[in-house]
Amino acid sequence: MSERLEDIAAAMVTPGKGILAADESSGTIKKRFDGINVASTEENRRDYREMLFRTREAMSDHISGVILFDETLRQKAADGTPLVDVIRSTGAVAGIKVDGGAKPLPGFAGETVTEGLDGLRERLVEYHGLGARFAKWRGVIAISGSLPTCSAIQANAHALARYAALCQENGIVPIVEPEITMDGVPGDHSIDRCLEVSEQVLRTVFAELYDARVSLEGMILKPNMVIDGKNARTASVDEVADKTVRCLKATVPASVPGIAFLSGGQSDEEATAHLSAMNASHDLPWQLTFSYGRALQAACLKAWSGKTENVAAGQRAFAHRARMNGLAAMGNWNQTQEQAA
Ligand code: 5MM
Repeated sequence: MSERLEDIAAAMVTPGKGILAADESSGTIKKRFDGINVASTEENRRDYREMLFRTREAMSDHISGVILFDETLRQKAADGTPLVDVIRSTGAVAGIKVDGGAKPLPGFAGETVTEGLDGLRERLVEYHGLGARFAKWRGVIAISGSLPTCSAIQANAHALARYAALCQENGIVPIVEPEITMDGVPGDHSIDRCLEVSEQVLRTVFAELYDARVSLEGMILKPNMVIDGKNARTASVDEVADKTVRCLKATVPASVPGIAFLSGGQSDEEATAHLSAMNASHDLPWQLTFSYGRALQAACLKAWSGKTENVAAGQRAFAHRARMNGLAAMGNWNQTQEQAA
């Protein structure tokens, strides 16, 4: 594959394909495994992720890239093949989560800033050598009637821009992920409040990217959808789709090749339906696809439940979700296809 940032970014948003976010940090993967009563050992984490990456149909037909955690980028499959090579053999690009997590922002109760810039240049050089061609950094923005503050938005946007510039300097495409949380506390905000905050955050992020001289053609945006809080869900599929597209058109330059959404705690089917509605009924200047973690993996995790005899069932569940989201990325998903499986 070409090593130009623009070409890598274009490959990451190939029509009908999207990104698998499998970069759960140690604490998050433990939480997921606790939910299925599986111990979070290095071997179990490897087995689980190998099962995903060896789901041939899903990977070759619907997954353009996989975001990995540091441990996984260095891990080998049971037969000794590096997991990165398993991923590459399917045609997908390997990527790496490089942020150090969201930490409390001093002086701003309830808000965080994502850390991890120190030493990032050196880590990127190493990750490139290990086969990563894109990276991800997530800034987490709290939302309520009074949050976020301008200071929290600014701090996170600035860090995202510095991270993105460092990635590009090292031949790595940055996924820029400013997440306004749907499932945070108190989670009772309206969709219009989410629209207002999402616009403000994206405007600030693109101003910072511009100031940091980040090439927009060589990056991917990973935003939340514009949606009401988890304790106030009333918006219809069309309302979420329309308001999300309205927000993105007002803030994201057309030179960005692609936008790959996070699922943010939506159910599997909601995340698929929203993406499909956006692609089906709007003229868009960028590719619009998925970069889901939970909404791609939840059914597979449950079907697998840590048992070798369930690997085929886990792969079927993952293949189904990947296929449904592949259809959604083309605006072609519907309930009939969902049920047919
Ligand atoms: C897969 O989870 C990613 C890493 O999360 P932690 O740093 O909390 O362990 C996460 O960044 C993920 O890529 C995004 O939140 C999108 O995942 P969802 O589940 O929201 O689609």
